[in-house]
Amino acid sequence: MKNQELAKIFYEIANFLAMDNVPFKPYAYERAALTIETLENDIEEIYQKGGKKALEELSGVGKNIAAHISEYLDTGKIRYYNDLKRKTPVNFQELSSVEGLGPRRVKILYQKLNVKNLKDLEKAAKAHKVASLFGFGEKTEKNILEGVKFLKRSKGRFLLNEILPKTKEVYEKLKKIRGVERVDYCGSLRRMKETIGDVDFLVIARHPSLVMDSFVSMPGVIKIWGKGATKASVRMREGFDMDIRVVPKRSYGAALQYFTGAKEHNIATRLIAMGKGLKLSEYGLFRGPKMIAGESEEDVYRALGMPWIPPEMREDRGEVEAALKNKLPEIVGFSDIKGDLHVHSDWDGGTNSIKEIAEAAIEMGYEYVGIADHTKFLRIEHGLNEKQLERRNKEIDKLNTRLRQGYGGQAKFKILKGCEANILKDGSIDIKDEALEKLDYVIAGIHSNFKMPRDKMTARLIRAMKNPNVDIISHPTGRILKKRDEYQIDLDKVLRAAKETGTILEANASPERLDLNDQNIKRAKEFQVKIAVNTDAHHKNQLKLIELGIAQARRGWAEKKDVINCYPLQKMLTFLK
Ligand code: DGT
Ligand code: CA
Ligand code: CA
Repeated sequence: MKNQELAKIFYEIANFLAMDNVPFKPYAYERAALTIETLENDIEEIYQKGGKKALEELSGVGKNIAAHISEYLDTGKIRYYNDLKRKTPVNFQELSSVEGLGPRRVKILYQKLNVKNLKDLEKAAKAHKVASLFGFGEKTEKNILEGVKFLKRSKGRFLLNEILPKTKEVYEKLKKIRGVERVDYCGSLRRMKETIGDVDFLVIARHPSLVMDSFVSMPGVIKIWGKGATKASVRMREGFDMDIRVVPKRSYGAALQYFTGAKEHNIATRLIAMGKGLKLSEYGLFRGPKMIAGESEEDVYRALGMPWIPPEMREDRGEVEAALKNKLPEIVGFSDIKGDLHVHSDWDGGTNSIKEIAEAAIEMGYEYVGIADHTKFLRIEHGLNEKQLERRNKEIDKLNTRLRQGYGGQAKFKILKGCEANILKDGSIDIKDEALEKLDYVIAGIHSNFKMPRDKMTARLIRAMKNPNVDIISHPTGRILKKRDEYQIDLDKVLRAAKETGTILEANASPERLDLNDQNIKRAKEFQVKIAVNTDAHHKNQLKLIELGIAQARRGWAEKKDVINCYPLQKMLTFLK
């Protein structure tokens, strides 16, 4: 699939155009990129079947962009894009991954200091050449250096969602190889960890050499690190590595257990085995020379005196002890969510109309969806003021009436009126309480002033939670993976206040947030604070990203009862203020 490559190019074009202050066009390219990025079907297939006409039918794709797409699919390049790159030869992706650097600043850095990449940037900032640039200053220079440092720390790891779609694609290919009986991806990916080092495949196959040959010659492989009779390792174009291993069927469960990890979990299980006079390895569980378990993971865990442990829990955070006492929680399942409470519509610059979002939510099998548009403080996100919110509410009322009629008077699906308001510096909300009172629920989040001292930031959040209209706090710690640390808060204090005020904390599923993270979700549960797993989608296809949020909730031991949007509508509403 070339979808992701194309989306990436269009995002880059949008950035190049924004650098040159071209009006409107950057937004058009971004929209097209988002559509292609979240497209279910292979864009090449669409083009082969329906030509340029079919491309133009995609939302946000006009004549111009359709022509770029067909050029890329026909020739492997886009001249327009190459010209832009030649004109401003900067590694925009690298530079913009530094917190605080957008197109405008990247352009100035290039023009004035010839900064083309991260290395140039670090050198210039260290030599104090950045502070004196127009619109930068000492503070920005310091932030840039901090940003570069942060980036270096997370180098070599990839976001879960950068890896998961490609892995699923490869997984499907591997399954189709002749003689392949079973395929799994293990390692951190099976545990659904928020960032991934590399992908580890495990296979049962009648002809291992066939698997090795196909694996190293897959499209997208740019380097072969090694290829043996049953093991191989490659680098993919996207920059990450994939390992593969063919193992005998009788050892498959033991191998799956071993290569799923985490290492710390493996050490804990191996110790249990030793305590029973057994030896656990990737080949099986042995008593002396005799293998007593190994074909399935369940067998291995059972022989160790435990029920099977879900991969997401295998981090040695108490799961082995709990399993031995048969006290593992029954963690939330991937199809337990009954509605997404954090979706942005085209009222606030999201991509889709409320109607389209509702249709997508119905298709997901949901009972409700909450529209949580930004409010007025966030001007760049087209935040709504009191009046606009009122008009939007009317549209939702109308749609709900139509939905009821469509279901013969029965309300099987409901669109909820929400918003994502901004928590200002002093903890007040950027929109009048009278406007908030008219909504079904209110999400509030911090979108500005991230660098306050810990006690002030904690007080800011707690004041917002004390507002009787604020039901949910979005992305409570504010981190952006590989980009920005959490802001400073006393989480235990926040959790205590959440419990006291009955405020729900969000487990935001957008790939670069995953906030609350797994450990904080576990902490919230210990404080008996409920969570809401939401996608924060800005495009209807992003509703699918709920999977990532559920996975983090599972990693945080959350049960169905801990997650308010696992409840049917009426019951869910009782958890709101
Ligand atoms: P990653 O790739 O850094 O995101 O993390 P993992 O967990 O996928 O780690 P990786 O790819 O190095 O190894 C895959 C699994 O193999 C790991 O989860 C557990 C197992 N493993 C690797 N090295 C060791 C080790 O030294 N001892 C034990 N007990 N298990 C190991
Ligand atoms: Ca791995
Ligand atoms: Ca590995």
